[in-house]
Amino acid sequence: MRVAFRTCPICEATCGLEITVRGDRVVRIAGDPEDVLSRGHLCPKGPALKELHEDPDRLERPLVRHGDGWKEASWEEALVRVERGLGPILESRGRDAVGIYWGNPIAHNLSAALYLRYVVKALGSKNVYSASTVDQMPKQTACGLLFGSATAVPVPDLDRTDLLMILGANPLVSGGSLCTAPDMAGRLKALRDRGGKLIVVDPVRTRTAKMANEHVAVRPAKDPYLLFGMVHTLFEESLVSPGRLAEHINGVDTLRDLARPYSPEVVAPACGVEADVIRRLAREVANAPKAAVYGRIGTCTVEFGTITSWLIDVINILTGNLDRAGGVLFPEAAHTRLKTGPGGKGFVTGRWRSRVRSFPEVNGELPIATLADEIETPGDGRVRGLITVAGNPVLTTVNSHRLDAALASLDFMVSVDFYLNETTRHAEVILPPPSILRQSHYDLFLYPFAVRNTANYSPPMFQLGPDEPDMWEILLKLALILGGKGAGADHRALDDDLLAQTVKAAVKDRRFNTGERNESEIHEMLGNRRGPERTLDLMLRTGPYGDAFGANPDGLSLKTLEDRPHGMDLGPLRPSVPQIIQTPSGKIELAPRPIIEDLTRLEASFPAAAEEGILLVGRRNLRSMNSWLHNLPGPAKGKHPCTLRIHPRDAGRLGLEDGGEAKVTSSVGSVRARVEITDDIRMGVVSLPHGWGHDLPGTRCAVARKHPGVNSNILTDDQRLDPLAVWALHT
Ligand SMILES: Nc1nc2c(c(=O)[nH]1)N[C@H]1C(S)=C(S)[C@@H](COP(=O)(O)OP(=O)(O)OC[C@H]3O[C@@H](n4cnc5c(=O)[nH]c(N)nc54)[C@H](O)[C@@H]3O)O[C@H]1N2
Ligand SMILES: Nc1nc2c(c(=O)[nH]1)N[C@H]1C(S)=C(S)[C@@H](COP(=O)(O)OP(=O)(O)OC[C@H]3O[C@@H](n4cnc5c(=O)[nH]c(N)nc54)[C@H](O)[C@@H]3O)O[C@H]1N2
Ligand code: SF4
Ligand SMILES: [Mo]
Repeated sequence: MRVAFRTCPICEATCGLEITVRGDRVVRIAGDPEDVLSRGHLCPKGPALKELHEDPDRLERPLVRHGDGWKEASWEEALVRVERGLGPILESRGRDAVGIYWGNPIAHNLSAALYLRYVVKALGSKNVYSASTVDQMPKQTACGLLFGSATAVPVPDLDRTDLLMILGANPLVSGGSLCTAPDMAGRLKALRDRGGKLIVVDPVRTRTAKMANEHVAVRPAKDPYLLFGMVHTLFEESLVSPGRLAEHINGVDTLRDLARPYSPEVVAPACGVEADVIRRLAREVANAPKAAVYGRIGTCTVEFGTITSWLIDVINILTGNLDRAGGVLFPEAAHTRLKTGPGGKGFVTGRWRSRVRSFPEVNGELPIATLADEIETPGDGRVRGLITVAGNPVLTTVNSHRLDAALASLDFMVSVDFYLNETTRHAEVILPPPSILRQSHYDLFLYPFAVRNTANYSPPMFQLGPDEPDMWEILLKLALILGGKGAGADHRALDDDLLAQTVKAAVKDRRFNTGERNESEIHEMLGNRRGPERTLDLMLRTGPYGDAFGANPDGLSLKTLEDRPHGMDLGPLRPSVPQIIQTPSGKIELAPRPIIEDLTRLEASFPAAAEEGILLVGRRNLRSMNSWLHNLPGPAKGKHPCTLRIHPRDAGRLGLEDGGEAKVTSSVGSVRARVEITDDIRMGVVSLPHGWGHDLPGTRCAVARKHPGVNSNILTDDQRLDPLAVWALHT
């Protein structure tokens, strides 16, 4: 028996796990009480990693299509098949004819976080898609416009704030997002215990809302009116007080003008929140010694997602809560680059546009909502081949019935995934990464959002099987194929080349603290590590806490983390303005031009306040993660979470009974869902979780098939997008 310590790779909370192992079997998974960030906290999904590791449906060898079915293949055979499938499309139709989509689990996988970029680069296609455009892209766009960088995203300083206002997030269930803070319930209880206030703005009385001091049941998608009403009040009542930020911001006067029409009395009927409540909320945020306003999915996946996300930080800035302890701050993760501001290139979108609907690229991506257009519409650059990595867009993205049909029409598709699911069933080849416990782990994408600066590395718990490639090796193999080097080319040599390029660039880049070492010294000091470990070591050593290859002898390297299986606490979040600011002016741009232009759309949609029938919102469930973990017997137990929640008065009016069935129809589709009547939801709103609908033919997920649920994304409309962040609408 031995015990291994590992960070849970499922949600953004990054809990430490204590995993007891006998031989190659997992005996037990518990919370690691010594983990520096999670202190033993755990949710039901952590222990389910044992079932994931043992799931008989989890693929361990590549599958290639064989007639109407599948056959297991050697890695060599499978990769040759990929080359024969993608090569001719690229050759005859050009790079844009092959697209790529990656999903959320990429954000929880070290290999993918470091190596997927090489696949994208080798592909060289405009058709780059990910789950980001049905997730956080509006927030990143707003931050890009405000701070000049889409990765400068402030997080609420939960543990030190006096007032936390949460809009459109349910962290007690989701575990928190763009805010890595394991044990949300404990942290929010601590806020209340120290006399702080928790306000939750959500059309649904969620678990988080139930533990709040105040729940504001806003009308879905109308948060920008509520927030503008607050901004208006801040100006009207002279509550604008940015403090030390004052010298680092542009656009306060423009903002005052923009907010002028949105008095609380004007916006109240639009957002469904009374004017005096809006005024009081503004005063409370302004007057709290330290306050943090935080918004997530419910403020992103909406028609005005970018404007809403912008307004949230506008309030943090105007009240002097940005970049101060107890407000919202920018984390400084150990592997990130040194800050060189104020000033930089700024945030640019639209460097290319989608072929069919002319959407601008944002952050190097096009909106997943338009992939079906690109597959269906004839012409030069039409997508005929697709690579998917760790995602299930057939269940998770908008108008998914249409996408499902579009994927079926492709000439060739390859998926990197360990399940034969609703999406990968369209592939010709499925390349399974090793079991998560056979991979190493470090949360490259999540520590930049952690409420304390934290670093934790987990080595693989089990060895790879003979001839079993690691996730990074699979990705490099794909990069070689896409780059025309062939399935048999040496990916380890490519890894060495890529590292050499990175080192070469690093010694010339002042964002890397290389301690004046030259390239060959650095190579020597990186020793005989390979793959993601070698790159991670380089990033840690040249980062803000790094050993700078000896210049800072007490500093961090991967070795430091290897010696600390419970992770390293690097302290509370610290102020970083102005160094973090990357706008060309070197100032925070409170009133960026693209936002001002888009406000005419908000204005135009204003009288539509009383327009709608019933609005659909999403929700999450503690035992599930988007479309997956549904094939594990443990999480599958109990009452099925895929129900349509509806207010008793709406149910009565529509003749619906609890436990009965409702037909839900939207502009694009229709589903039949089990009804759950509850007064926890606002009248005129229904909620249905996403990620379900496991009854499609041709999958190999026996447990999920037994409790399929319905796919809420059959209802979401791919024609209604936030034009700034090209985010697709879910509510
Ligand atoms: N209606 C509605 N739709 C939504 C949302 C909503 O709130 N409402 N939320 C959206 C959000 S925020 C997101 S992030 C998306 C998620 O959308 P996706 O990312 O497309 O879906 P997931 O279910 O997260 O992806 C799971 C797939 O990844 C595979 N996988 C898991 N781990 C690994 C790994 O380590 N390596 C590899 N190669 N594969 C792995 C699993 O086997 C599974 O097939 O859904 C979006 N869809
Ligand atoms: N257990 C579990 N945890 C997860 C996931 C999961 O699927 N299951 N998914 C992970 C992923 S990929 C992500 S991105 C995060 C998301 O994390 P969260 O953002 O916390 O996601 P949700 O729990 O869906 O909470 C969104 C809330 O927004 C509300 N809402 C909907 N529309 C509006 C609106 O217009 N205005 C306002 N103010 N509120 C609105 C909904 O009622 C809901 O309560 O969770 C992550 N964690
Ligand atoms: S909250 Fe659950 S799923 Fe998220 S990291 Fe912790 S144990 Fe894993
Ligand atoms: Mo997400």
